[in-house]
Amino acid sequence: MTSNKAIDFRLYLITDRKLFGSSDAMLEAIEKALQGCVKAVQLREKDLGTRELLALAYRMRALTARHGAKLFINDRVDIAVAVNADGVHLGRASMPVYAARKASEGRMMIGVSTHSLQEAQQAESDGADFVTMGPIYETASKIPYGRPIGIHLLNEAARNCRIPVFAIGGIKIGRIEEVLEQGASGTALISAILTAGDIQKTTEEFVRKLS
Ligand code: TZP
Repeated sequence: MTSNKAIDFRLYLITDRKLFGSSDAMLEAIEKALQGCVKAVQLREKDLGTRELLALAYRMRALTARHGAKLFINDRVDIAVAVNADGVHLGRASMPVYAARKASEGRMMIGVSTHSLQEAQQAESDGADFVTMGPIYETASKIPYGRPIGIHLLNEAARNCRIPVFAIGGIKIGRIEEVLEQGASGTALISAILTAGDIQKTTEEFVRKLS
């Protein structure tokens, strides 16, 4: 069962409420990014319990819907189904693609986090709609993932996968050209937008550079 849903966005914003004093402050920041025309947001709050995550996911669903943007939920297919998200984003410890596809009755887009060419090809053959690949550059946001894998691996993955490959990890506005040159379909990021002084304007710049 595949979704056949075209990935029609090139900027994929990921949440991290630890950058803010509260969930409300994060939602305000996400709203500014939505005003700057980001069209896909992933709710990624791994430390939240089911009920807190569900409550936040409902709020994110309402917010993204108001701005015509897609909502992805990290890992939790049950939460994604409950809030009628557009997609789910799976990692190494998540349920496999086929099970997520079945649980969502084929209605959801499925993204998969990958860190090597082999993982990206595996995700593609498992039926993922797109992958993120990284960390490409040094990033403060994800120290546990260790050393950056570099742009050569991104190039290799983009050349050898038919599904879109999004560069992730240390993406800044000045690096867009380089990752697009390697064949990336888009970029996934946290800090370059969520820690920007002017979130709406920064998002607009990313959208322009990626168009
Ligand atoms: N996966 C690989 S790197 C990363 C994730 C979620 C963090 C990206 O954060 P930033 O701030 O855009 O480098």
